[in-house]
Amino acid sequence: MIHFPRQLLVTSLSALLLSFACNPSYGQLVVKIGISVPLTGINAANGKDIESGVRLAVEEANAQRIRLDGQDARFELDSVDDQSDPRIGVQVAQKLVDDGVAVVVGYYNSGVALPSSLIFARAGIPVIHPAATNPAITHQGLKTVFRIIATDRQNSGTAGKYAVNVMKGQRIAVMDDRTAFGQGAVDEFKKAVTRAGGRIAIAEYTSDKAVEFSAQLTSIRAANADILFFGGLDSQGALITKRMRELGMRTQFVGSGGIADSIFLNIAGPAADGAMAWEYGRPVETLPQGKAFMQKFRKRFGTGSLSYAPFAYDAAWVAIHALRQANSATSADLLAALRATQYEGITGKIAFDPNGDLKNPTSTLYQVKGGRWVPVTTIGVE
Ligand code: ABU
Repeated sequence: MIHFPRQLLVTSLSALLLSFACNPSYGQLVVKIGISVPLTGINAANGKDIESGVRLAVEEANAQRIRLDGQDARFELDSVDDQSDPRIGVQVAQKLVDDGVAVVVGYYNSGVALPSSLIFARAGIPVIHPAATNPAITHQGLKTVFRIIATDRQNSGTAGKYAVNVMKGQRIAVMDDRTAFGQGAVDEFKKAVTRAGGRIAIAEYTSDKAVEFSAQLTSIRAANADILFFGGLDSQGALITKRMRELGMRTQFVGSGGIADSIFLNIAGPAADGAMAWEYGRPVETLPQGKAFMQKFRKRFGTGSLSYAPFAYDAAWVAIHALRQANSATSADLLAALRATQYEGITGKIAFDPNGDLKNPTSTLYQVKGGRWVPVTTIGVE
């Protein structure tokens, strides 16, 4: 029998216990949640808004001390800056795969989401979309893509039908920013206008980098358009609205989604009054947990949320809920649990159709009245 000196045994045991106590991952299962959004450039505020929504959910989940597969789970954010650029998006998607993320919450830009989704599909990693709305994202035959927000077939399709049937548009103009989102939204709007028996009087386009729109707006004014549907994002929508006012146009501006926020109001100033935008989902403040979410978001980050933080928060909780249901952090188990999701989020009920889209999406039309975006109507979309 071997005898260890008592002092050596005590010292070794103490060192071992100390090392367990100091090692934060001992006895813990670290689950990485990837996020890919623009954190720099013109869309950085929207990217950070999405990141903050996920961060809030992760902090709450860690405070709940969730156990998975017999271990304490610790959720970690792994956030990358895709700069709203499809090529950079693909590179940072590969980094998230290499980092071993279990799931990704993203993107802001449909044009970045589309090519990146193939990287995650190859690795079998689920992506839950809180903001990118081009219909093709969930129609590529990939089994790893989920979206908790209406698509542009639904949102801009509803806008087109409404422009003809309710707004009685006679001379409808469209303009897009030539991105997967903007062009896709205008395509869906045009199809819905035609289906409703309306006609597009004039179609213009710009680029997502443009800051000057006089040439297109002069043509739209000459066409005597009563409605202008814009497929593009908040800051450009605001500049267009401002220029329309300067040109003395009486055409009704209607945005295609991601427009009804404080960025639009700050840039457009007084010219914002009367502007309209179709947004995804119901007004969050009217939903049972909406007000509480907005309060805790402001308390945590010192600012109100933009369009997508509530969806990002729900997307992260849908992932955590599915991990719990699966009692596992492997992507394969998580995918199966995600398909069976039945979750009551702050943005509403979340369950997925076979493509990974929401089963019961809605859209809301907003209008600026007295310097604030006010909901006009909410419609269940097909
Ligand atoms: N859904 C509006 C955000 C932009 C995009 O889908 O590309």
